Amino acid sequence: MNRVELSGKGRILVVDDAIENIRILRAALKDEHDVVFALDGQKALQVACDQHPDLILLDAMMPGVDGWAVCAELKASVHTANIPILFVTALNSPEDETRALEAGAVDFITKPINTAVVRARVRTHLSLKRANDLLRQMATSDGLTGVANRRCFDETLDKEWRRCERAQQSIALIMVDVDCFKAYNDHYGHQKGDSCLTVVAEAIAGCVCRPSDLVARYGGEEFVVLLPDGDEDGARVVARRILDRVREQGIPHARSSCAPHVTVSLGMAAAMPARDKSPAGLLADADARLYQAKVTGRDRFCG
Ligand code: GH3
Ligand code: MG
Ligand code: MG
Ligand code: MG
Repeated sequence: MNRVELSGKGRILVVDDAIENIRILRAALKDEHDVVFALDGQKALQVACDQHPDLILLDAMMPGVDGWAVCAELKASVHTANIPILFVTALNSPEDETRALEAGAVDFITKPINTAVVRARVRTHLSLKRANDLLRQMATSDGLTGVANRRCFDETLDKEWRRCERAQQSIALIMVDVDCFKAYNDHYGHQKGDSCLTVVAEAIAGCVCRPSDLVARYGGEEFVVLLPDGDEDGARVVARRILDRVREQGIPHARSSCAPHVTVSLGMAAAMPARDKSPAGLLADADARLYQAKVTGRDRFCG
């Protein structure tokens, strides 16, 4: 997850089939926010996906894809579900308002547009959105290294396991453990140890490329890389890359048993999810390979 922006301009998407309404809303918001717009529902869906606005002001009645349909589709996608949607509409019956809120809107503003009210409501929903993003980030990422935390990894593994089972795709996993890290702490101190873990985490995160790949801190000086739809060959390429990338950081390690710099050992495993297998089994396999990498000399991968 990207770092949460707590202040600064928000990006607001204004959707309305009447250009005059877009002009009014843009004029009301442009000093405080970056405003982008769409003149129909289809375009709105595209802009929301491409530009990921912080908030959407959405007209209800539009030819083609109307406001309710836009709202429902954005709420159904994990990529856009967290964007607050405020209806701005000439409709004003309790039924219309209820329908909008049930479709996932957070607010319902009626036309004619009162710019002061729109500005105030946008400010409120934007600050709520930022607080929510921050809470989500704190709940899912590791405080020291910034990669995903154990809770996020456990949930993602379960979810991806089930998805790969339905899609009949294999899933791969790499366990990464920093070599001789106790000796590193003893020699350089805990603070240097913390910085070392951060550099190693960044190096690992730089080795995956697909949006569904997940790098997480599994605990202590252990990391895990989840590669949904990945097989053993793919995992081997990533493991090789991680091994090299951590070496390339050239972090001095005067007390390592295998090199004068910080190294990692890796164990990998892949499985085709099925009823007689489990995510725990995949983890155990990767862990057993990691153990093999350790006992055969460290600074290598097995799998
Ligand atoms: P091996 O090569 O077999 O993995 O040896 P090791 O010394 O890396 O493994 P061991 O499990 O003996 O020690 C892990 C060390 O990692 C001990 C612990 O103090 C340190 N550690 C765990 N979490 C943190 C952390 O957040 N910060 C720092 N600085 N050290 C940590
Ligand atoms: Mg309209
Ligand atoms: Mg360990
Ligand atoms: Mg270790």
